[in-house]
Amino acid sequence: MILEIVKYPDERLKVVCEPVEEITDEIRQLCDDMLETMYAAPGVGLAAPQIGVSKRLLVMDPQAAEEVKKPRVLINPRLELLGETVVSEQEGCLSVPLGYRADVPRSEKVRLTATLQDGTQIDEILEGYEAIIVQHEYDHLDGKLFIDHISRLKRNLYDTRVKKWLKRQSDKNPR
Ligand code: GNR
Ligand code: NI
Repeated sequence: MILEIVKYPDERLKVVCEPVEEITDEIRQLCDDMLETMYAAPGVGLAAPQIGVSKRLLVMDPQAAEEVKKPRVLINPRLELLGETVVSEQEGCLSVPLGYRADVPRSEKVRLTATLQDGTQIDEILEGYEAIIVQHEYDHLDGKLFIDHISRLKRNLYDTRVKKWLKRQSDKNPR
């Protein structure tokens, strides 16, 4: 089932999520629905708060746009930031309206530990695009968005655009 994606400035995107205590059938279904929602969007990652669930759960696939997919479901992930700081060029987010994009500083490498859908534990080093995506998704679990990493000036300009857009929406659909 494709789920609705929560958009900034929704307060649900600012919540620090709670760990998943037990991998129930409900959690497994949620993971499947998140993957389906991510591919449909289309996007290369999706975190639970983006569908209104405040749990430490994310899905990602750096090959989402390719023929051979590489879906990952990560439960209670932990990141250790490694390597140099690099610029993630023109990062975007399914929860950040108006197709806004900006350059974001990220670590080039991370050590990822997490539980998979089947309960197994992983501990691996990610680099390149995968490292960028997992940092972006992990931020969502702590109530952060990529726009929290840009300059005050850029952020203020963006917030002004969003406010105008929201006002235009509400003028069109008065209730
Ligand atoms: O689809 C997405 N593309 C993307 C591009 C660069 C860096 C991060 C991302 S993640 C984003 C999907 C999303 O919003 N996940 O939370
Ligand atoms: Ni995002």
